[in-house]
Amino acid sequence: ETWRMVTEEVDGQVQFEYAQEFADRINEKTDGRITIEPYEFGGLGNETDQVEQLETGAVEMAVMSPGFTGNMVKEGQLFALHFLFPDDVAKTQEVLNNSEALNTDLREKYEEHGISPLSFWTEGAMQWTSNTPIEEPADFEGLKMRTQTSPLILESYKAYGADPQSMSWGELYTALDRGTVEGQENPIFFIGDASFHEVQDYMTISNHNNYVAMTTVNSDWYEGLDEETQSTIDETVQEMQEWVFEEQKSQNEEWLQTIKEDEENATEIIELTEEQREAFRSEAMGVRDFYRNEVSTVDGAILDKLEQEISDISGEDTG
Ligand code: 6CS
Repeated sequence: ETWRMVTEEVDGQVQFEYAQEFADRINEKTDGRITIEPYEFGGLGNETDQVEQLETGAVEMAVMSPGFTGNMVKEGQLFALHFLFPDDVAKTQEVLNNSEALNTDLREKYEEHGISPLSFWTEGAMQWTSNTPIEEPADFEGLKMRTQTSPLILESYKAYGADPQSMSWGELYTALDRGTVEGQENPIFFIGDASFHEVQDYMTISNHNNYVAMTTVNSDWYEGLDEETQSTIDETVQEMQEWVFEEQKSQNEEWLQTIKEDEENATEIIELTEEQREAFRSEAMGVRDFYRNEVSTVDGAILDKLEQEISDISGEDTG
């Protein structure tokens, strides 16, 4: 038996490494009965095509970012909200592992569309890269910012005065190089591995959000598996949470060093102070009201619960 697992990244990057490790573990646990074929980004289309492939059952499994499902699952856009998760990435992962708001309530919202998220995991804190320095919200004024497709991500940048547009990451290097867009957000490993720093002058360490990915399965397919196979999947998904945390951590650390030392493509690194981050945070808070009033189909109930869970774990007030 062979299952297909699509990812949004290429060989060496976190999602694809995840899929390979996941495949190895399942193959071993089932004594070779089940083989998983991981697909690199681009092999079966772009990120949005992949959402459709999982929805229709053309593929069984996917590593998927909520940033590409916002037009389908409105509630899933809460991941677009800046300064929501704890600053500490390990604490963010703890929230993602234990949150009932995400693992039960939000999961049900995805299941209405035939997609079951089995886990949520971070690929690291996101940073901004740009051609002009970004130190305060005013620096975003009119800046052509590339984002993923979820409308609330665009809304988050409009709140700073930017001019956001969505596109696949497959087009992003060229768009930055030609100036079609002037800035973007991503975790450091991805900025480095996709060489965005080659065509950008600044990287602002903003930690304004965490990049979250989901391990997802086609719901009907998963429901149709025997119980033993389901528990093998569930158990492996759980084991992988710690594995992928370590993987993103080392990739992000290594790439930060590499970008710093890359003299040929010098990138100025701007570290925001807490005071500077506070200025962005206060501009970003209005987007939460927008989410509650205009986006959520349950009056922000999932976000309310998540905010409570975050403050229980971090001891920080999220609002
Ligand atoms: O910026 C993006 O859209 C891409 N970034 C990451 C970290 N993974 C895949 C995604 O498509």
